[in-house]
Amino acid sequence: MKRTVLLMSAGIILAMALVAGLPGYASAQVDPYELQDAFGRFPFARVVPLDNGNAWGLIYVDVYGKVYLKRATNRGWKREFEITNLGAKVKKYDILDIDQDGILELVIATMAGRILIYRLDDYTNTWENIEDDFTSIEAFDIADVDRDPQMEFIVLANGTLYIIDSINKSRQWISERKFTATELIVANVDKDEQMEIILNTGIVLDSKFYIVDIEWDKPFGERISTFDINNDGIPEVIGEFSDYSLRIFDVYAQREVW
Ligand SMILES: [Ca+2]
Ligand SMILES: [Ca+2]
Ligand SMILES: [Ca+2]
Ligand SMILES: [Ca+2]
Repeated sequence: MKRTVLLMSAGIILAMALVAGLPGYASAQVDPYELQDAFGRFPFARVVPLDNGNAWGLIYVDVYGKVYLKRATNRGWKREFEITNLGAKVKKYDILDIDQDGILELVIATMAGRILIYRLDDYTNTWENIEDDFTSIEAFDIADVDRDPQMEFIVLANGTLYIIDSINKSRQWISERKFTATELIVANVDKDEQMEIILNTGIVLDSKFYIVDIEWDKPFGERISTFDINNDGIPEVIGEFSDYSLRIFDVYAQREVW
């Protein structure tokens, strides 16, 4: 995920620099910095580079599960692309070069179990998980959890956790037990070298041996992230609740940090 964030940040900065350098930019109605201020805190809104970084756009998802991509132009916003047939709310989406061919993809997971990939150059829908029998996706992330170079989809669908190869779409692992979560992330939060799969409900799984490392009796938060807050070189799980309060949990020490 960090690679994606860096890539997108670079793209945003590049797009902003290019837009700022364009003649006539001063008369433009949209200011990318203002936009970043307004939308930066929302996970379902992302500033994206268009035309190989020569232009930029804003992707956002609405409460009906519609996905909009607007292009910033000197005459204001222009409709660039829309997805209106998902049939359910979006659980999560990400923008990354999933097949490493130099073209960004938009990967969408819906709450009703669909996973779809769209190319962000010509907006074609290149894949959908039509063979899966998921009727619900409760949590979803894209990360490299193993030693092969491609990314994996980590999917909590109908209570079962799946690790799916993002290129050949094979199921690398299916959990035997059921889990509950509304968000999951992948990070290395202890002293073994492999990544952990962290569910926001307080569960940490080892991604190599597929065992539960921690099953805490409290949730980590509604939205989770990681950061090394106590400078021991191992990131802690940072959880945010709907009242914006934070909980910080040290997975390696197996205790809350306060
Ligand atoms: Ca690609
Ligand atoms: Ca991998
Ligand atoms: Ca680890
Ligand atoms: Ca730490």
